[in-house]
Amino acid sequence: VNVEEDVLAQDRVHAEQLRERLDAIGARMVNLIGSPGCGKTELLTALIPMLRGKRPCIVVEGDLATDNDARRIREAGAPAHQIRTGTACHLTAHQIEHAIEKLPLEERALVLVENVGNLVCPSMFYLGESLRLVCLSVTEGNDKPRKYPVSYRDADLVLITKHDLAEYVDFDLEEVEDSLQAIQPGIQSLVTSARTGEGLEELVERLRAM
Ligand SMILES: Nc1nc2c(ncn2[C@@H]2O[C@H](COP(=O)(O)OP(=O)(O)O)[C@@H](O)[C@H]2O)c(=O)[nH]1
Ligand SMILES: [Mg+2]
Repeated sequence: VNVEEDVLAQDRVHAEQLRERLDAIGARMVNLIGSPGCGKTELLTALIPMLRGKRPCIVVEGDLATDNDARRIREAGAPAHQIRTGTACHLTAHQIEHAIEKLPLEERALVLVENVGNLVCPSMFYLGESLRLVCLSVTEGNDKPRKYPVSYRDADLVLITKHDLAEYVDFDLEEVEDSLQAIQPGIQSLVTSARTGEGLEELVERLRAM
C-alpha cells in the first residue's frame, strides 16, 4: 500500500508541474476518458477541424497496442503522438510530459489526451488536466453510471456519445442523467454524436473558452 501511495504522490507532482507549465503559456489539457469503442477518437477527429482558427490542437493518444488512433488524428489535421502502454490500463502525467516534447506546443494550445480505453483505471490518475471529459456511449447500457460510479465522480463534463444510435438500443437519457446526478450532484452532461454533429458546437465553444 505504501509503495502505491508513493507512486501516486510522485505522479501528482509531475501532473502539477505539467499544469503549471501549460498555464504559463495559456495552454490547457483535456483528459478524455471512456470505455474502448465509446467514440473517443471519432469525437476528436470531428472536433479538430471545428477548432481550426480557434485554438491550436495537439493530441496525445494512449492505447495498449497499435498507433491507429494517432494516424486517424493526423488525417483529421492535428499533430499526434501515440503512447503504447503495453499492459498498463491508463496514462500517467510523466508519459504526457515526454509525449509533449515530441509535439509543437504553441501558446493557447489545447493538449487533447485520449486516455487508454478503460472506464476505471484512468479515473484514478490526475494528469494535470483542466477539463476531464468522461464519455458514455448510448450503446453501453443505461446502468453503467450505477455500476462504475468512480469513473464519473471526478468528471467535469460527461459526454453522452453516439446519440444517433439511441433509438436502436433503448437508451434512456432520463435514467442515465438521474444516475449521474446521484453520483455527483450538479454534474454536467452533454449529449453528442460524432455522426450528426449533435452537441459539438457547444463542446467546441467550451474548449475555446477554457
Ligand atoms: N453511429 C455512430 N458511431 C460512432 C460514433 N462515434 C464513434 N462511432 C463508431 O464507434 C466505433 C468506435 O469508435 P472509436 O472512435 O474508435 O472509439 P474509441 O475506442 O473510444 O476511440 C467506430 O466504429 C466508430 O465509427 C457516433 O457518434 N455515432
Ligand atoms: Mg480511440
